[in-house]
Amino acid sequence: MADERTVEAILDAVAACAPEIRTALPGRRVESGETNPSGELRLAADEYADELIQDRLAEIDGIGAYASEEDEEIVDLGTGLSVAVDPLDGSSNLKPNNTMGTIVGIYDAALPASGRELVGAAYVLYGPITTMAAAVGASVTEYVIREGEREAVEEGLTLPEEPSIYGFGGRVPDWTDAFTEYAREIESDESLRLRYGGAMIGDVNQVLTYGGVFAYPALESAPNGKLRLQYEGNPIGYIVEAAGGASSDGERSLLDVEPTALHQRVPVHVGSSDLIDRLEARLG
Ligand code: AFP
Repeated sequence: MADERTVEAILDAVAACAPEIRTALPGRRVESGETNPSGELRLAADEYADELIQDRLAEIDGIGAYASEEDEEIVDLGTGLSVAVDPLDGSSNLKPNNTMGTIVGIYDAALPASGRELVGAAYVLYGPITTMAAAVGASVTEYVIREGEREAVEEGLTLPEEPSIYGFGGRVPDWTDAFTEYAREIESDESLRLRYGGAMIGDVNQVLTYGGVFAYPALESAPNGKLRLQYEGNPIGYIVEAAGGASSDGERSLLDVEPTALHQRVPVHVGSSDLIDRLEARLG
C-alpha cells in the first residue's frame, strides 16, 4: 500500500540522517541566538538537524507536510502524509555529552492532528549506540543504525511485565498536589529506581527497556506541562502503547487529546499500564 511504502521511506530517511546529525554535533554546541516557537533557546545543532531532515523528507513522494519543533509554520511539500518532527530532543544535553534523540510522528491527516491519525512513529536515540525504535501499527521494532541503515535487533518489542524504573520532570515544588502524592507513592515502591536524564527519548527508552513510568506532568506554573503533543506526546504515546504500555495526559490516552495548535503543550505520562492506571486514579 502506498502509505506503508511512504512510512518505510520516511523511517529510512531519518535513519540515514542519524550519522550525519551525530557527526555534526561536536561543532554545533553553541546557541544560535534564536529561539524556537516554544520560546526555547536554539542550538546550532537544532537548526542543522531540522534543515537536514526537512531536506531529506522533501525528496520523498507521498509526504504533503513537514512540521517541526523549530519552525512556527507547517512546510507544504505537496500531497500525502504529514510528518511532525522534534529534530533534536534534549539538545540541552549536548554540552554535558548526554543522550539526545530525534522524534518523528507520521500522520495520515492535516496537522495539527489527533494521535489516532498516526500511521507510524519513531525515535532515534543518540546514545553509546545509535538506535531507532519504530512503531508501525500495533508493533514496535528496535533497530541499530549502522552507516545510516536500519538493522532490526528486536521485533515485537514489549515492556517487561514487572516495572523497575521511574523518571519525573519539572521542579518538585512546582508539581501539583495530586502528582506529588503519586510521585511519593512511586518513590516508596522498593521495586522502582529513579532514572531521569533530562532528554525524554533517553528516559522513555529506559521505560521501554526496563518497564516503569516517565512523566513530564502538568505543573502549577504550566498547567499543560512542557512537552508538545504533535511531535513529542503523540509519537511517544503511540510507540509505548504499541509496546503494550499506556499513555496519559492525566485523564485519557495522549492519542485522544484534542489537537488545537501545532505547538500545543500536553502533560505527558507514559509507561507500564498499571503505573499509568495508578496515576489516573490520583489525577483523574
Ligand atoms: P531540551 O530539548 O531543551 O533539552 O528539552 C528537552 C525536553 O524537551 C525533553 O526531552 C525532556 O524530557 C524535558 O525537556 C526536560 O525538561 P527539564 O529540563 O525541565 O527537566
